Amino acid sequence: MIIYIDGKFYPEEKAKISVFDHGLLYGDGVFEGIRAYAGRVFKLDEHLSRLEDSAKAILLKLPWSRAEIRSAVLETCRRNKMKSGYLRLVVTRGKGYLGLSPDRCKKPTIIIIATKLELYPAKYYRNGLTVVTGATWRQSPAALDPGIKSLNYLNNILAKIEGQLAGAQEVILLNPQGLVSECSGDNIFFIRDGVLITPKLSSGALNGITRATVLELAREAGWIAREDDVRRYDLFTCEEMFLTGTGAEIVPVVEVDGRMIGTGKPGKRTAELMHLYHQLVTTTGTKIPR
Ligand code: PXG
Repeated sequence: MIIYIDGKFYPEEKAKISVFDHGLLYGDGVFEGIRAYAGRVFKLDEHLSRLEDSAKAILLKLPWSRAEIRSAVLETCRRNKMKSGYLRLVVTRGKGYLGLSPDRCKKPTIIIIATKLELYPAKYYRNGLTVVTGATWRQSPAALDPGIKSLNYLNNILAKIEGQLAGAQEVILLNPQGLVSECSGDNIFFIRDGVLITPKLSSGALNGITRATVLELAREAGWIAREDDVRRYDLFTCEEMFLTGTGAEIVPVVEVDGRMIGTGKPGKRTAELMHLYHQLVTTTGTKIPR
């Protein structure tokens, strides 16, 4: 594995950053999880745009242009001979000193890792996931806006652990108003009276790239799809449910807090969307140079 750090490539054992990097010391930084399929990077510019927005929101000035980051990502894929896989793009505040203030961090650190993907086992795509609601709320935008894809994922990790302790594959986070926002690392969708619904971004959900893609695919296919306020009740009583994320793609859910969803098997419309999504990811995207 060859890893990109600040303009240079290193073998994994040599890929190191300072213990004074504020990404490590304070989770001060932003990141993206990106996928490549069949020699193309899926939705690369959407990911780069979200990275820029995350950086702007935390007053981290990226010293590289969009084009420079894009070519670094593609070059990392090329050097790793990657056709299909997972990319982690990380930008930290950079090396500083002990002390919160970012003003002594002179230069952000940029890291690109190209690796294999750790997916949910195939049986979950066939049989569906069991999920539970966590006691950990999605953090309020007044604390740290959940729209920022920051390196501080403790809110999500604490929720994830709760899900694991309960024997579930994912965990639903409610926002401080008690509405459904998203899962620890995936967005939520469900179908009710034939309409595809996902929580509004104002619920505290990340502006997922897979979420946007699924909304677009559904509308192109002539479905009614909308963003709404979502209560747990809506999930308990829906016809079909699934989660979306770059890593998970579209994964069906068949049980929420002990309530069986639909027939207890992945739904037909979920399967349709999985098919459409698979077609899109394997036929579009930015080509990795040879
Ligand atoms: N919500 C959250 C909180 C996420 O972190 C998504 C939704 C889905 O967004 P995209 O753009 O991928 O459709 C994410 C992203 C993991 C892991 O290891 C998952 C994400 C990020 C980092 C790690 O499970 N998901």
